[in-house]
Amino acid sequence: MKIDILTLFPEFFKVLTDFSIIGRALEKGLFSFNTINIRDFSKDKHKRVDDYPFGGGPGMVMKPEPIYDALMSVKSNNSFVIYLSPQGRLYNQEIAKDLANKKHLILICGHYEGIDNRIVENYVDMELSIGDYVLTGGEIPAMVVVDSIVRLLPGVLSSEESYMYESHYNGLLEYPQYTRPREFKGLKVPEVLLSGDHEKISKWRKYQSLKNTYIKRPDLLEKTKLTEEEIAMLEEIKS
Ligand code: 4FD
Repeated sequence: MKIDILTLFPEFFKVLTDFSIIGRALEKGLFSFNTINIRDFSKDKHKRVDDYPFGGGPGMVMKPEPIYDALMSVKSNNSFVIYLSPQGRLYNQEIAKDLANKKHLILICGHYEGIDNRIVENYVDMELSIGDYVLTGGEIPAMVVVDSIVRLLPGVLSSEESYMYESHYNGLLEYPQYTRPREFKGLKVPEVLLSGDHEKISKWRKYQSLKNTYIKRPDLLEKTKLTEEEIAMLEEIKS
């Protein structure tokens, strides 16, 4: 996979590429990553990339030409163009899985009050939002999207880490985890986890997973297909 980022702040992405598991994956050559500075494509003598909005009103809008030229410098037939904005489709794991199959992703990071809508309407394949809040730029959302996609690429996570993700608790929240010491400030680890009885542990974890989901994110239960056993457990939790 190839990922290109169109941004006014290429340096921002060092946080992503110079640290973390993503940096390691890059070193291993598991994907390629490139930033394009939109300002380099400004033909203006002052290198301006924004202008006043037609119709008046506050703020500035990013001009279409530099973004278009930056886009055309990297775009090919198999490119998929994403624009990060608060108005986009709400990002989730399902979209991440889908995007992980693409050959070439181009992410456009906007600033000010956003970019000229002619770019959004005619050159963007998917407008994405990472949540219902406004940030000063699309860079952090772009990093969120890149991180979530890259960890799904083959070889990025260890087989153990991938197994966790592929586990049958899919669609539910994780069960609680504990590590040593067995007792911390008088607080004990649940006895069942020390029992060595793998069947009992497995059942306990499934129960906790369901309970966690029921209490913290009941909306997820509506979207998940439960087994007979899970339905019975859920009834017990509710009562
Ligand atoms: N929720 C998000 C994306 C970008 C952003 C921007 C219009 C502001 C939040 C277009 C207005 C881009 C998000 C930049 N804030 N800020 O994903």
